[in-house]
Amino acid sequence: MRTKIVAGNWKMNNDKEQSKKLIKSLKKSIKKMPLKNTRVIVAPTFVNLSSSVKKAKKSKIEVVAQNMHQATNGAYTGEISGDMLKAIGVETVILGHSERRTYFGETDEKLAEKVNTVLEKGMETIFCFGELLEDRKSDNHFAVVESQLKNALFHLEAKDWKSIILAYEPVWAIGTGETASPAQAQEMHAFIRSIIEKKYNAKVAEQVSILYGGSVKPTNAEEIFSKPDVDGGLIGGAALHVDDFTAIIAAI
Ligand code: G2H
Repeated sequence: MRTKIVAGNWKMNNDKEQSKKLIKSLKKSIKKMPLKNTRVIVAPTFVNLSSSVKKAKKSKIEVVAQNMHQATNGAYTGEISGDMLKAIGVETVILGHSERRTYFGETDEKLAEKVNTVLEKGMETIFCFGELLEDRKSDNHFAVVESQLKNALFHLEAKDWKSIILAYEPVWAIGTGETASPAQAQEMHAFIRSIIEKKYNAKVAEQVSILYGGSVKPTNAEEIFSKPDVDGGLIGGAALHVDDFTAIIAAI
């Protein structure tokens, strides 16, 4: 059975007090949930990671980072390394979010280097990818997604996939209120699994958790999560409100 995951990507939101408060209330709201085979994740900003890790101790919440640099250390002003994350108890990192690709020039090639570092350091990644609106309109969405995966991940060996979680996020659905329909999400997730099976084998394809991201809300989560190839969600806006995030977790 594949692991289900609900991950909150806080982006550049929540200061120190807000981060602590949100974790505290989330801890309480999910305490009694059975959460069988389900991981609950939050990704605060770098400056609030350490205190968030402490706050989430002895709870069902895992704290992850939103990005990291591919080098171990060095003259990379403003960057954070995998070792630095591990030293504060963070073992998982989101990579390739469309906002990183769009505003910070992250390419598949750069992301392949970051993924290699994640594996070298024994970490895990939630790897994001997805097509633009123009790709979908021109019926190129499958080709775009396939090339993103090929360029950033298909150099890996089958065994490395234990450390990879995928997050399909169609860019046209991110923060726009627009969501892929459950059928569109299922169609793409099944396609992703099929190309992984072709490249590797059925075992790798069956084991990898594929999250959907893009305007997931309490009102649409249940239907999206009910699709057989959707193993959870990467949640932005709705993860900032404990009631909404809790309702989304309950929908898994
Ligand atoms: C997509 C998602 C979180 P939102 O970026 O990764 O954000 O749920 O606000 O669309």
